[in-house]
Amino acid sequence: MLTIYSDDHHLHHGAAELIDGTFKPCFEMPSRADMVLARARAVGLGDVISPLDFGLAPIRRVHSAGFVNFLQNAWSDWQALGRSHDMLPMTWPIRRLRDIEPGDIDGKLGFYSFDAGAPITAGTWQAITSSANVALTGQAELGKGARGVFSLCRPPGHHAAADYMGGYCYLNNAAIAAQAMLDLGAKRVAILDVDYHHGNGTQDIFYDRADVLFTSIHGHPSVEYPYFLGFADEKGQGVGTGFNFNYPLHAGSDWATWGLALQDACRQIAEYAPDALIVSLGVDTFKDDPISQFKLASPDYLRMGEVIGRLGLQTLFVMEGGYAVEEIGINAVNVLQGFDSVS
Ligand code: SP5
Ligand code: ZN
Repeated sequence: MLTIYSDDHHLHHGAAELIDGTFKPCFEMPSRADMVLARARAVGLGDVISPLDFGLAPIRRVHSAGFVNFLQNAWSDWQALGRSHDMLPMTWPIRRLRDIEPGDIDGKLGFYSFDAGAPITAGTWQAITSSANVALTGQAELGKGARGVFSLCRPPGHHAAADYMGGYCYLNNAAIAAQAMLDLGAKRVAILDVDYHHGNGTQDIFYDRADVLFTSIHGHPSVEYPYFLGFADEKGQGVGTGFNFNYPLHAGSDWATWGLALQDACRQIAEYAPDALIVSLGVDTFKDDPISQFKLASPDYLRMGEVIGRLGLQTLFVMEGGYAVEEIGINAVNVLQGFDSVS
């Protein structure tokens, strides 16, 4: 399988995130992508190529103009105040507060965030636009006829919606690739989000649409981040009703439970008969993940890839989460090798 990768991800390295009531070093770190790349090379997964630059147009198809402008200018606005440490928000517009973008950069930060888990640094804009290009280049390779392509995106994207960031995510790489597929002629695209956390951003972007089916298997939002989306009764809205499927599972779920949810999600995907599939590939479902509560073991990721491969669809894998850095490469590449083994 072809891998798309850019070294630009090293330009984004947040110092700290707000977790368990204190600032801790970001679990989302550059070595994650380095480990995945090293494993892909070690097992001879396939060629590794650099992304093309698609510019901002395909990003603007998914994200609001205000949000993209904010991300692009955030660091210079911050520097203009004499600040050189990472940007993090400290106030959020929740219920009954005004929906007006503030002029002040601290106000803008809160306005365009939903948590304090996505620091902006000097290199973040370059890293996130490169990450989107990694997804878009994978999409283009699929368009040329590839059966499966791996977009080794970092930073991840599935918590980012049209107009907010959070959970280590800024631009929604999977959604940007899905929209590009549709813009280039696909009629229906399915997304399967296997990251431990609900893909709230992706769901939100496509919630009222029938041309993208969104399915997600994740920790139950009553007890797990992102808490405020990802329940089973979220079925879509308007013409999108019936095109959203959530599989919230309880802490401690292992392959026996998780695999059943995958089977059901795959049944929905097959019934939808999409032109292509995008897998939001998070491997934070791993038993030793430091911030997650599922119990998948490394060989389970081979099974996961096989089940996905048996759908027989052209498939773009987009890297999302996974914080057990030592095993992230083995687990992510196992999915890809499982997929290839049935192709
Ligand atoms: C892309 C992705 O996987 N983002 C995940 C962001 C999760 N942020 C909140 C994590 C909360 C973890 N709480 C458990 C802490 C255990 N000490
Ligand atoms: Zn995750």
